[in-house]
Amino acid sequence: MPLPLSHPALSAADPELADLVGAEERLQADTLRLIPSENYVSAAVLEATGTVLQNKYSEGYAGRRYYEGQQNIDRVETLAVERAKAVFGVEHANVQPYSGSPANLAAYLAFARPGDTVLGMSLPMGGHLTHGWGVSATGTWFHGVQYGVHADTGLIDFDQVRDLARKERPKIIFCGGTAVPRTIDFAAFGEIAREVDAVLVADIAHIAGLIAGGAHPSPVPHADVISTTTHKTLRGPRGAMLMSRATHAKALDKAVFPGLQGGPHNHTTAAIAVALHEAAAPAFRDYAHAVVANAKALAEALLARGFDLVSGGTDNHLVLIDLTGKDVPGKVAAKALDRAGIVVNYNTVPFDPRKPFDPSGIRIGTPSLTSRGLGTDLMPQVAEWIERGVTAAKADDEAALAAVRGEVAELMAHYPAPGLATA
Ligand code: DSN
Repeated sequence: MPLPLSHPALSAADPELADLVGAEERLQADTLRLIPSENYVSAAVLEATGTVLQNKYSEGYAGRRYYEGQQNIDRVETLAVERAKAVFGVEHANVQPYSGSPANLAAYLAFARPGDTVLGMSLPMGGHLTHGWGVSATGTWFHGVQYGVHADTGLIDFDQVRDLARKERPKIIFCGGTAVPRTIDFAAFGEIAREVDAVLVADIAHIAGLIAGGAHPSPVPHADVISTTTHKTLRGPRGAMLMSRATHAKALDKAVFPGLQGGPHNHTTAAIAVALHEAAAPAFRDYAHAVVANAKALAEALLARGFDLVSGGTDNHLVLIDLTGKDVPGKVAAKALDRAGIVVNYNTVPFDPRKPFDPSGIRIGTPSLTSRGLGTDLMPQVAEWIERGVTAAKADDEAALAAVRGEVAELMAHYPAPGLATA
């Protein structure tokens, strides 16, 4: 792939920065990117993020702004909102949250008061910081109560969720997370939330693209609020959305603006609209199902090589590997794999005896490699590279890591990445 891409104005004005962008383009082209929350956006999404829409302030909502000159911006935001409603089958969408954490915080502002109880999945079990975890503002300003998974199956412990909900009577229940390899039973969460009169927020950040493409069940109609980032499996820009029934529209909109944010990032809104347009196309259904097929094939290949997978496999885009049995800490493995051109993140596993900054696992996923067109036939090869990388990490074998890096780059050269393809 002839990289870097041409950025003439940037190169002329700030060559140092342009060089860094070029180096990142090269890195993203040459490596096998397996972080499950990352992806490659299309050239169209990338272009939308770099438009003059970013020059405009637009506090408020379409037709109700505090600044003039919104003739085009209102239409951009309305397009994004209408597309979100159509893709996810919801009555209301707010496309302004800056990212996932502010989106979740808006749900707190809309439906709870400081000190109220919220119930979410604990971070080391696969949840997210903003689901009431202690070090987050959400676990500091609110009373965070946390559920987890069964030790033997790695599946969500719904008896625990129900018991905690009945005992603690949370104002909000969060479902969804960052390291959940299995299908989320939104109906089961909805039933519990209704029983205790809690607002159910489904945080679908990781699986939004799978839901849009019909490869994971939808939280509609079980969740009161749906929160998502737009840059993971949905393959949009870095941003977020909140969706809900019409009854919650006013509370959510008020919480986002003026509750938490000022002007929306209009260039991001435009790119979200583009991504949703792409997600509505038939090809995106194929993409979403291919992501899952690849993850399942990769999980099978890893199991065949003796890797221990949390929950024994995957239903979605994500595989969580417990490296305890391989006698290699997650961080050591992740850093070695990085040197081998395979980009993953180290991650806690449920009931991890190690610390979050030095945990037992690595988290991998297939959204990015599927965007580049790799199919299930190549997943045994990916598993082999991971095994060689982990073995080399243990043996401190830099030559073996360099060999894998060369093989990875050679293969990836045949699979140009969206947004980076220059031909
Ligand atoms: N940082 C995201 C992830 O990697 O899953 C969650 O916020």
